[in-house]
Amino acid sequence: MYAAARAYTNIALIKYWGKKDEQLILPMNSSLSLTLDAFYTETSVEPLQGLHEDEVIMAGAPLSGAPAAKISRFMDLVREKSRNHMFARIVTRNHVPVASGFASSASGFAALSAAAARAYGLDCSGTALSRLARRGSGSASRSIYGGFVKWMKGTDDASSYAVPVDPANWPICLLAVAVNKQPKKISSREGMRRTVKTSSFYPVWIKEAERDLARIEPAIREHDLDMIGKIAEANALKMHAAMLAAEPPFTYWEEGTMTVMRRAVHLREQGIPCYFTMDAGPNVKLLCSEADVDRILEDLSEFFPPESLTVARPGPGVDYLEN
Ligand code: 2P0
Repeated sequence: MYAAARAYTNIALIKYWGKKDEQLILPMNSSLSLTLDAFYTETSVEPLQGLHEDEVIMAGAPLSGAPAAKISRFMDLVREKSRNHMFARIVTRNHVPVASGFASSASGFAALSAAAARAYGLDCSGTALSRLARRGSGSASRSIYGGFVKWMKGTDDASSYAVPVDPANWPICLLAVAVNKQPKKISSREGMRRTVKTSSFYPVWIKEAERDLARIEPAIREHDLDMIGKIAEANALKMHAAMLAAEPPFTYWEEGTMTVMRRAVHLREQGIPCYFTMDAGPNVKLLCSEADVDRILEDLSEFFPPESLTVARPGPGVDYLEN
């Protein structure tokens, strides 16, 4: 059966960094994110007789090489679970502007999981989709739901999935600043592996991440932007500190990263609440209030071209599309 779904990307406020099980993608720590409305992926899956391998069309062109192989490996899992061994035609389109500085793996695997689960007759409940999406990419487990979402690390395949925490229906914004759009030299998989194996700060990271998570949940319930921002910013810095303590050490930061961090501090000194967070790349995302977006954009436009600044708001969970 043909099925299509749309899923939105998410930004982690309490980061996922490190795997306990690389095969099952079980994380070392629980994480928490905000799903965003500005960036999404739409994917259809259609199992077809007569195909000798999966056919993947991305942005209108056939996909090959490692990215296609990653999708096919994921589809092997769907086939194994459904005991339906048919290959599929998969058509996918990312609405994640390159200039946004966001990766598309979270929205991509969330949309693929939902479409594939329906097409192959698997359980389409939120928990089942989150577990399935996790196997494609850890952060995709959180894109099944809208608003603030927590991925509970769990102890095995059955217990590691995301749950919705709060719909985020208040005027919170996420301003993405693309510092450098080039692909990164160290993938997040490799970066996580190296940090877990060699960073003397890693045990501290794990402890701090769990503590930050416990502190951010009440702040979310109270819509306390300042507290959310402070905890998220400090959490991102601790994750990046663990990378700096790895052997050999590494960082994703660039000069532009520091520029945005300094602007956030400067804006706060002017009385504008604005907090930064960075993932496995040089780009920075600023958490702020809707009321301050224009003033922050004006400040940043002195340093960055307008096309590298994107404003996002809380987004919805995964949704099925009618053909
Ligand atoms: C996150 N990141 O929580 C963290 C913060 C990057 C920094 O999840 O190996 O693409 O596919 O599970 O989900 C990026 O890693 O990694 C990520 P895999 P994923 O959003």
